[in-house]
Amino acid sequence: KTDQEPSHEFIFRSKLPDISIPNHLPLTDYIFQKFSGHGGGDSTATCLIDGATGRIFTYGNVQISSRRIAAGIHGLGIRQRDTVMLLLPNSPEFALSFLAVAYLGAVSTTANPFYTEPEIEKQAKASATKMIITKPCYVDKLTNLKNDGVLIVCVEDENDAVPVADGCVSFKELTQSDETELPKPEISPEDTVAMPYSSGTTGLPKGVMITHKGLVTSIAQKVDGENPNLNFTGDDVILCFLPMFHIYALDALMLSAMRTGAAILIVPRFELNLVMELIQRYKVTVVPVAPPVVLAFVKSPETERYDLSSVRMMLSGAAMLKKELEDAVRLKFPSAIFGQGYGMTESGTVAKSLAFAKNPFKTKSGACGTVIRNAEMKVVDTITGVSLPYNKPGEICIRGDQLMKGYLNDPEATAITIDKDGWLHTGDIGFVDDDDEIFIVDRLKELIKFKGYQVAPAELEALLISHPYIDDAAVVAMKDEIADEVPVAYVVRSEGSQLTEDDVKSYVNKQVVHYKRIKMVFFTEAIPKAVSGKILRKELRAKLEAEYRK
Ligand code: 4UU
Repeated sequence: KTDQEPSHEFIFRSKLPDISIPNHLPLTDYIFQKFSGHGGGDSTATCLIDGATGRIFTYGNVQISSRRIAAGIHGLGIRQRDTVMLLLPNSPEFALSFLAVAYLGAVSTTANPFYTEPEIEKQAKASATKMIITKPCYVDKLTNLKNDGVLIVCVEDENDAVPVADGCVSFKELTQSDETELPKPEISPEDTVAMPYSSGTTGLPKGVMITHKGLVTSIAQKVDGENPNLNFTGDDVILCFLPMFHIYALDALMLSAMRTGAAILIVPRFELNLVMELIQRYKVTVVPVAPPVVLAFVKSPETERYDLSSVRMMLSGAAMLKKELEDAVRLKFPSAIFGQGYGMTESGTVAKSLAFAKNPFKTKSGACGTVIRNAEMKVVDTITGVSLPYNKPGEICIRGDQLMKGYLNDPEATAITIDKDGWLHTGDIGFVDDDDEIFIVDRLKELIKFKGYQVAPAELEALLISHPYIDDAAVVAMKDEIADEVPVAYVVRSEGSQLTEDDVKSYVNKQVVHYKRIKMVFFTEAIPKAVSGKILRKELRAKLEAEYRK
């Protein structure tokens, strides 16, 4: 849109018209907009169902509880723009804590509760976390942080089987705080509200600064308008086993569902039979999934034992879904609409299947959606940077108000990802077909995805070269039937070292969460590098494929 831009740029848009998006509002005002003025929101409608215990929170409960928690954490000293880490499994408390932090104008940095102690410490320090909200079973990993003055809030177990550890604040007490003590911060649309960590296209995990404006825009692009691209309604029961600390569940599921008044059935982890049981019991209508879950449904002989006919929508995202698998799952859920969403922590949702629209479009198996409305997308040649027309694969770039503000304290990485014209470069290779459907065909960036979870090669490489007998190392993805990709390492041993594959694996693997564990080690003489020092990953991947072709 700028004057310098060549006029022949090929820009792709949604088939849905742009809408007006109230992205001047703070996130919580926007999410609960229907409860203000003449919004017509029913505060007795179910918002959250705890799948583990059956507890129910109405929309009224959720608003009042999260405001009380906000007042409580403010009383403990958390101020606007401070960072609070949510180190929680999927639970109503995750949702309440996230909203509480948002009400205060503070920032939630979300982390996987299964992270190891060093992984948690790295993120907590980098994000200047002042408080961690967690469960008693994870407190052991927080001793150093606690000693450094980080406040620890503990969500007690439902039956109080595990008491709140010494020196920790009880979450239950926070929920009894006085709501009238909640300050009214002036929140700017440009303020950060969520800060998940992502390695993006290169390097180590970085804090992704997602603003109120960004999240409001991303949610509105999906669920607002006369013909919403993603037609969630107040009658829906939406299943949530995808991790809430990750952008997919946070943005496209939890917050989008709240905006529409749907009920969210929260499940701590994916376990197929339990999930099918819950679908039957609660007459679940929407099931957001990732490809490994699709595989589990397709492979299970037990799907027949449950009544899954309430499911009207199943959405897959976070990793490539093979067309054959998509076709197979469509057969298992003949009465449900199946489609994909495609997104990235840094960009929110990039594309969503228009099969999910209120007035749906016909879509094809294997497509990951059509670009979201109120946004622009282009596909650029990876060498020349020139934008490409229909049916030509290149790097997908996206522009719009939904994008992150940038990486925390890392203007260089930000500039690599979002160019001066505002285009975010996804590092994904794809094309747009004649019906405006997007197909992803490859990944240009380093990122490895194990069942949709991020594994940053640079993080594992840093651990590897910290070993006294390792001179150099590189980590690349190996294709895997179940996980899609697994990390494997090329390692240069120091001279005379007898280091074995098991030595290397056990050294790294005890320091990282399970999906980052190195599956194979190949000893080599040298790591191929460009003159700039950059690892030539393409070369290593080719070598791996040549040596490991089935
Ligand atoms: C092929 O995975 C995500 C976000 C997923 C998401 C978000 C909002 C899905 C639906 C939605 O509405 O984020 P990250 O940051 O963990 O990983 C991003 C990368 C992408 O760049 C791409 O390589 O994950 C891969 N990816 C996909 N690949 C995400 N979705 C898809 C997809 N097909 N459908």
